[in-house]
Amino acid sequence: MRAAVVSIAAALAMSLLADTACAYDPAGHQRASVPGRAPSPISVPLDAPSRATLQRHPVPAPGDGRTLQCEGVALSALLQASGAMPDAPLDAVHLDRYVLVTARTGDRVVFSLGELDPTLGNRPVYLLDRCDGAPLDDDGPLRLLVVGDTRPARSLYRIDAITVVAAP
Ligand SMILES: Nc1nc2c(c(=O)[nH]1)N[C@H]1C(S)=C(S)[C@@H](COP(=O)(O)O)O[C@H]1N2
Ligand SMILES: [Mo]
Repeated sequence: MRAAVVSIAAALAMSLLADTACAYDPAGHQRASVPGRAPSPISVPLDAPSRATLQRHPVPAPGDGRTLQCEGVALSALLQASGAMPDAPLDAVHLDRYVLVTARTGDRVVFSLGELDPTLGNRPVYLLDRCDGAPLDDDGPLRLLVVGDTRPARSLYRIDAITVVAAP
């Protein structure tokens, strides 16, 4: 019985990961097929219950010509909790993947998974849901804050979708 459960779980995992097709490479190289590639795109749940179990961080953020006292969750933690990014040092099968963050205004920002991996780029990127003690209302429900950016051009407001995509 136990062996049957294990083999069903293994078959499920294989069916989720078994995308071994050769991808087109714009540089003209024929990339070898790599077993164990994750599906693409992966849609990341953003609703409050999906964020509720994650560690919350205080994050100062510019807005209204001053510094707001905001709070939210780390983008890497959200991606890891949803299974869209492994909770382990990334290797070749994940380093050609990027995170596409979309606002309902149509504006978009991308990050590579390698930029976010705590063992690689380790870039602190947060998804804020409150500033100065209140929800973001018209600017929300979520806003990006990229710590270390010298201007807030990637601080996307009004985020309504995040997907993880393998580069074509
Ligand atoms: N949804 C959305 N967010 C966005 C932008 C945008 O065009 N759409 N512009 C960005 C840019 S270029 C800047 S400089 C900041 C401006 O934020 P502020 O209005 O709080 O100064 O928002 C960023 N977030
Ligand atoms: Mo800007």
